[in-house]
Amino acid sequence: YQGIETGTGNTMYSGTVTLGTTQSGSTYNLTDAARGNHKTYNLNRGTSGTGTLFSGPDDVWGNGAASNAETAGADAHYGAALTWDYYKNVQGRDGIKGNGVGAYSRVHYGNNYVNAFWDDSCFCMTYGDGSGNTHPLTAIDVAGHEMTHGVTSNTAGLNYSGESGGLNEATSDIFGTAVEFYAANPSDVGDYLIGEEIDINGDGTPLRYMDKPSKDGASKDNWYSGIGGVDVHYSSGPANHFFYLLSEGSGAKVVNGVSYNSPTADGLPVTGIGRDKAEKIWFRALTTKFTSTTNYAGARTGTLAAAGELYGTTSTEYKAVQDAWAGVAVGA
Ligand code: ASN
Ligand code: ZN
Ligand code: CA
Repeated sequence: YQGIETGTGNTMYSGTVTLGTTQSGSTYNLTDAARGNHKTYNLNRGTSGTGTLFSGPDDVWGNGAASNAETAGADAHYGAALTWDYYKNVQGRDGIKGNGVGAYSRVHYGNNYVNAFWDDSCFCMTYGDGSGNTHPLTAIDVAGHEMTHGVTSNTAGLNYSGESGGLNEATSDIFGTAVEFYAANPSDVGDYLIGEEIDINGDGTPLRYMDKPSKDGASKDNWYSGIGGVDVHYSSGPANHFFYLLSEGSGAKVVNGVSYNSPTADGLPVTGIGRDKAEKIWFRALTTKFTSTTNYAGARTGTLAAAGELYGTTSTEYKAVQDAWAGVAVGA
C-alpha cells in the first residue's frame, strides 16, 4: 500500500497538529504529498547531506519535548506546510518556485547550533537545536522566514548585502509573520515579533520587533544614508517598521494580547490598512516590481506602484503606503 495520509504531530511550539505524511507498506514517513512532496529529514547532529527521512511504524510524530528526535521534525514539517498553504491560499503562489515543487527540511543540524537557514543550492532549509540542544529553531515564524528566502531568490532576487539585503531580510520577517498569523491555532497566535518562541537570547525576548525594531538593541527604526553598511538583519528594520505601520498604524496598540507602540520618524500619525492588504502590497511589489538591486527608495516606488494597481492611486491604501514610508524616513 502507498498512500497520502494525515498524521499527528506532537510539536514543541504548535501543540498537537495534523501533518501531511505518506504511507509506504507498513512504514509512514514525513513526505507531504499534498504539498509538492515536501520531506523532512533528521541530520542527527550531522552538518552535511540529508541524513535520514523521518519514518516509523506509526503516524504519530514527536511527544512535544526536544529530547524526542521526532519533535523538531514535526515542528519543521508543520511550519513548511503552513508556509506552503499561506503562499498558495493567500498569495496564489504554488510553492517556493511557483511550480508546485516542494523543498525539504533538515532538523538537528550540528550540536548546540543556534540558527536556521535557507540554502538555494539544495533548495532546502535547515534548523539547529539551539543552545543546549533544548529549543530547536523550528518555530512557525522562523520556518516562514527561511522558506521566504527561497521565494525571494526565485522572484526579485534581492542581493543579500547593502539596502537590498535589508529588504531581503525584511521580506522574510514580513512573510514569516504573515504565516504565523495565518496559522492561527491556539499555540500560534500571531504577533509582530520574530522568534519569540525559540528563546534565542535565553531571557524570553524575541529576536526582532517590527513595531520598533531598535528594541533589539541593534536594528534601525528608520532609513538613513549609510544604512546599507550595517548587517542585513538590522538594515531590515525600516522595512519591518514600514510593514507594521502600514498594517496597524502608529502609536500604542494591542494585537492578540501583545502590546506595541510604534513611533514615526516624522512624528506624524499613520493609519493602518490591516495586515492582509499590507501583505498583498508587499507580495505584489516583491514579485512584479523589485529587482536584485532594489534599495529603499525603490521599495517605496515599487510598493506604491503595487498599491496603485491593487487599490488605485487615489485610494486610502495608496496614501497609507506614502505615510508609512514617510514614517520610516523614506521620502519622495
Ligand atoms: N537565520 C539567518 C537568516 O535567515 C541565517 C542567515 O544569516 N542567513 O537570515
Ligand atoms: Zn533571513
Ligand atoms: Ca512571531
